[in-house]
Amino acid sequence: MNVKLDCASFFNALTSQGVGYFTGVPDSLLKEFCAYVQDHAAGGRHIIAANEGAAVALACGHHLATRGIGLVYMQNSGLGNAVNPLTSLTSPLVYGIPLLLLVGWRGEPGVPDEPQHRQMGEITEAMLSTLGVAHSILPADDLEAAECLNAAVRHCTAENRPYALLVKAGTFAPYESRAHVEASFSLTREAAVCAVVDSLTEHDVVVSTTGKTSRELYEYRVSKGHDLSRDFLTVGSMGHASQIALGIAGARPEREVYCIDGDGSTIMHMGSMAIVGTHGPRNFRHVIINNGAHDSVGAQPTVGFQMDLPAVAVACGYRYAMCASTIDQIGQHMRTLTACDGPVLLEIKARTGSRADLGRPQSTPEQNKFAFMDFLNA
Ligand SMILES: Cc1ncc(C[n+]2csc(CCOP(=O)(O)OP(=O)(O)O)c2C)c(N)n1
Repeated sequence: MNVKLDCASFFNALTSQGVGYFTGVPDSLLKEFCAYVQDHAAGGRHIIAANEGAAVALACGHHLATRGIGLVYMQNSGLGNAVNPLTSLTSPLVYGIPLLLLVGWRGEPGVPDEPQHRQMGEITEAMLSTLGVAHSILPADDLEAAECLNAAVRHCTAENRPYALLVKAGTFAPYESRAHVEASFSLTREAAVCAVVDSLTEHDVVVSTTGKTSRELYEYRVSKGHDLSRDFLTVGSMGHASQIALGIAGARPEREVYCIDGDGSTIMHMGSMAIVGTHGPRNFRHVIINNGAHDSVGAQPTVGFQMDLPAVAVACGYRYAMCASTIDQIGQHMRTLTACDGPVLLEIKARTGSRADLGRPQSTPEQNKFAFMDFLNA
């Protein structure tokens, strides 16, 4: 694709058509536009939501208060989180709320992508149709995009229902953000992952979260010549790693189970912490690497640095929770963590960024699953 959509002209087209409220969960295909919104949306007019369903609800609240149309941006995997409010809140069969969805189309048929995007990529258009959400593909040409937007806004307003603009890979022109997450911590996520792994035994089980955490874990295992089958790399299903780990820990009391999570992932389904706190067995150990950002898709800020995760964990019923921001502290706290009964939490404060040459797992998710199950049963 040669023509690229200028973020400023699309943003201006939105605001001039009355779409002045922005919310969503970032996506790598939308990262240029997300960065532009982060820099240019008026105060209080942009919220990076906990999850995509919450973003739909935020735009709904904005409409109730102002009659205005909000824009909800998301990766198409986030449609999974948004189905409930799209069918039971914004649907014309219920309240009939107009809003615009801007959906990054990962796994578009014919475009090579990761396994976790294939099914959703194939069904995205059909799924929107099933949800009664009319949609079109956002053109990369500025004028065509403005016309497409105009038709979308007219549709939303006339029909009192959502409309989706699908965004193909490479649609937006590069945009360099002015706002970077402040690097208050020097530790990288990769160094944190390595330090956690160094504190584990060869019998311990790891469930790692979506994004670069799992890729860094995989590469470290390969570099150390470790058995790769002790890790379950959760390539999709953002925010659910802790519950996968909880399911394993409950069924395998003889194994120490570690969940290596991210702040964005934890916040996406934070209610799961209350379930861990209440039902988490003694062999459940939660490590959250908090870099204050959705680093894997462009480092858009989360509220990770504005909250006290260990306090949340203790309030949810975890037996013990602590925080580290250096390799030495990780080593010390991991010794404590392994010595006491779970559920326990270690938050690791880190900075954003990753190696430019970071690879991806060479095995398929299915191969990972079988090897992991064999390891658990060995
Ligand atoms: C439901 C859903 N929404 C959005 C995404 C896109 N996505 C993949 S990784 C990621 C960021 C994860 O952030 P965090 O857990 O803080 O880990 P970090 O990347 O910062 O290490 C996002 C938003 C996704 N995979 N699934």
